[in-house]
Amino acid sequence: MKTALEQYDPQIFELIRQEEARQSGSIRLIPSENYVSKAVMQASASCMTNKYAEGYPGRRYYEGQQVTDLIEKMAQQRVKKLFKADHANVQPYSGSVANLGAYTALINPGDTIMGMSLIHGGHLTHGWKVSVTSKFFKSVPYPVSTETGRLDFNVIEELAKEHRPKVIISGATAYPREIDFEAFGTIARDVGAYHVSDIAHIAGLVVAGIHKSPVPYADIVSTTSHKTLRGPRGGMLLCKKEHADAVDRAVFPGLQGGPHMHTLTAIAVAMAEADTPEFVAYAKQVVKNAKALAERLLEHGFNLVSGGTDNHLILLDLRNKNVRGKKVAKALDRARIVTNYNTIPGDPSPPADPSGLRLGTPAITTRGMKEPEARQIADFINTVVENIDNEAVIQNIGKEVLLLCSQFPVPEHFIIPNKHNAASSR
Ligand code: DSN
Repeated sequence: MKTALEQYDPQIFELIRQEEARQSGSIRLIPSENYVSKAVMQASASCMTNKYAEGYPGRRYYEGQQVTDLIEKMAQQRVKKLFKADHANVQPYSGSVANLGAYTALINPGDTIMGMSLIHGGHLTHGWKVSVTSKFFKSVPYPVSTETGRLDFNVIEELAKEHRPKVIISGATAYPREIDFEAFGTIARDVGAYHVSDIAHIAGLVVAGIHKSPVPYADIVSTTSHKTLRGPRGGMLLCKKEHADAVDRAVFPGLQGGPHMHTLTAIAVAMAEADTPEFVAYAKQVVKNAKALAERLLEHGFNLVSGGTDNHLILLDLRNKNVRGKKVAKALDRARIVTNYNTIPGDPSPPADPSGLRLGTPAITTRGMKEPEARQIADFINTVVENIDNEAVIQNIGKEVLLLCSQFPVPEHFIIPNKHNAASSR
């Protein structure tokens, strides 16, 4: 029987089907992407999309909140438990809005923020020059060491003492090493700054206990709910009790109107999934796969920023291969390996055509791939780079990728036992 979408809009239905085929027939190595479970997908595509719910549970501006209040409270409770946080706001539409919410909860326009420079691995919203976060606030970016590829806390401390920011941001989008959140907290305290930690990339590793949580050391923790956390596309803020009202006011009515209840509902489901031993095993495998991929790439003579990885991502410095990231990313895409070109610390080339390539393992791990497949993928990448102008070789790798993908189908129906409600685990 045809679905309603297929009947009503066959063209869009077909395009979605094509995207499904692309996602299943390619090796997705963009570290911020993943596959959600069927349960998360169902919650996201539910009637919750029909409901406006401006405000917070028990304090809404529209009636008809009998169910939304219950769901939002469940989402908050699950997030608080998972991250061991005093307070959780699950309404931000995205990580970018969550970050802006964190800053506006703590400081005023014109105040100084200090975050990792975008070209060294930070996010746009950590104060990069084209982001409103550098227009509303004065931004002082900190670098990573161009020699080691790692954070240098002496440099960060010196910059903090010189510029006296009101907010110091820890966290990154392209940093392959574990971040010492306690050290950031100490520097922030010493210069009288608030500490905002953005763990969008590593949230899944934090809840699995693989990376140390910033919750004890940060005033506000910002995250997305997708990436390693494997939920729908959304944002969240966690904070200490003392900032709870300011955070809630910053998100609504400060930055947003009604929350996207379908996303918030799917976040609640994803948090139940993340609160399981199966998720912890998944997150551990994400890191093992990244290490296996990194080691094999090193064997092939690739240079890795910082020499390796502690998390779910790898940053390749392609300069010794005499080819830039964009050309490699496009060739890999033709070989059904999906990555993104990226700057490397101190990149002599511009962000639009940089020297690096960013790889990550959250999505391949969800498909059940392990170290042998990670190594095979490194071999594919090496063959493409070594044959960057040989389209026949690239197309051939595409066929091998398709074969590998067929052995690890997208687990559309993977279901993690829900310990919040054992009866619903089927
Ligand atoms: N765009 C995301 C990433 O790929 O890292 C961050 O928001």
